[in-house]
Amino acid sequence: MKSYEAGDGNCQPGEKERMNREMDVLAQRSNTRALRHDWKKGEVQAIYDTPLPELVYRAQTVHREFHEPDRVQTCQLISIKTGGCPEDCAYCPQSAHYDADVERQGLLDPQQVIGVARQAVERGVTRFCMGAAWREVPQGREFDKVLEMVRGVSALGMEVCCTLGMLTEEQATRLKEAGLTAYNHNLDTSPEFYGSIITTRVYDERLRTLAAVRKAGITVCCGGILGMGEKASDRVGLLHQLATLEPHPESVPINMLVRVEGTPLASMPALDPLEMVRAIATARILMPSSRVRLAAGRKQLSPEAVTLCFLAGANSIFVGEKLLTTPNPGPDEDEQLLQSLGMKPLESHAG
Ligand code: SAM
Ligand code: DTB
Ligand code: SF4
Repeated sequence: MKSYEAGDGNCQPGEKERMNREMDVLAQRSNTRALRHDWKKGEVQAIYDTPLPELVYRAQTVHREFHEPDRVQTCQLISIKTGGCPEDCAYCPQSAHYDADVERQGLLDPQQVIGVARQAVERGVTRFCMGAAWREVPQGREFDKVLEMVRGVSALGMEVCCTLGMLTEEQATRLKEAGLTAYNHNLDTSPEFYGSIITTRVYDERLRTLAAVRKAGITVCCGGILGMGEKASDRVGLLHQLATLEPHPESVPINMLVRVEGTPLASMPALDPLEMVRAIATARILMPSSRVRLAAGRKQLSPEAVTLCFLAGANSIFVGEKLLTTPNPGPDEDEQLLQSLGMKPLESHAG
């Protein structure tokens, strides 16, 4: 790949080094031979169990080969349809099976949603994710409204993500045509532990939705939740499932359970934050080119624990006061943290 020499174009001092680094990063990303999809569960377990200093060192080494270590992508969520979901996901305040203090809200007006995205873009946010408490995407007027939202957000130059539940191939194609760049659908946990958390749909249905998303040429955002009472071997099982998807999900959200009153998991003991660090580092090593997102749960993590997550290879966060229905650190807190670490938000490269 060509390097930029001193005197090339109108480069500012330091700019050519930055461009060369970015080109190296891109060259690495395109080196798909370096990516493995045949990880064995024992290998994943061995990585997960590596002494922490060595694990973080290995994750950092991989991270620097594929990504800018001082950059973090900011992504904003909005709940476009809230509560009353027919699924029984034990962690979720939006399930109609439980009695969490969440106000039900029908599908929002597309122009209102696009307005929120516009404000986010003005604050430098590069990815916008619209979530709906649906088991599956409905047909008809509601789907048309979602398509209108996707078109409007896409026109702002952002990466556009949706998480709407199960999806058919035809719906995925229509979302792609409207400008959707990513679809979030989580495996949540290991296949073995899954049945203790959700009974209304099976693991294979999730895998089928992910396949429909891939087939339509939309990038995949797929991860899970830690701290639901699973064993470390279940966290390893989830990471093994994700790392053996081919291609790897481009985005891997690692959520720490937000314990919400009224849900069956409300009194789950708090997860050791170092388990988040281990899971993130393992995800980084297994899926080097993916964005690993430190997703829900940042409110419960100290700035030092969040810093360790970044050192372990997390390079994306949700920003804004709210996730879908639960609180998230505010913009001032996040800005202060990133500034104190000398980290910067990733600039937009939607498309
Ligand atoms: N209904 C759609 C679905 O489940 O695919 C989309 C919205 S759903 C709220 C998106 C994801 O949020 C879930 O897959 C789950 O991983 C995450 N989530 C929901 N409640 C959570 C909680 N209390 N703590 C952490 N993550 C949570
Ligand atoms: C993901 O993995 N985490 C986000 C996003 N994808 C949609 C959602 C977190 C939701 C946390 C609980 C809530 O705010 O309702
Ligand atoms: Fe419904 Fe999604 Fe919540 Fe499950 S996680 S109850 S599918 S909104």
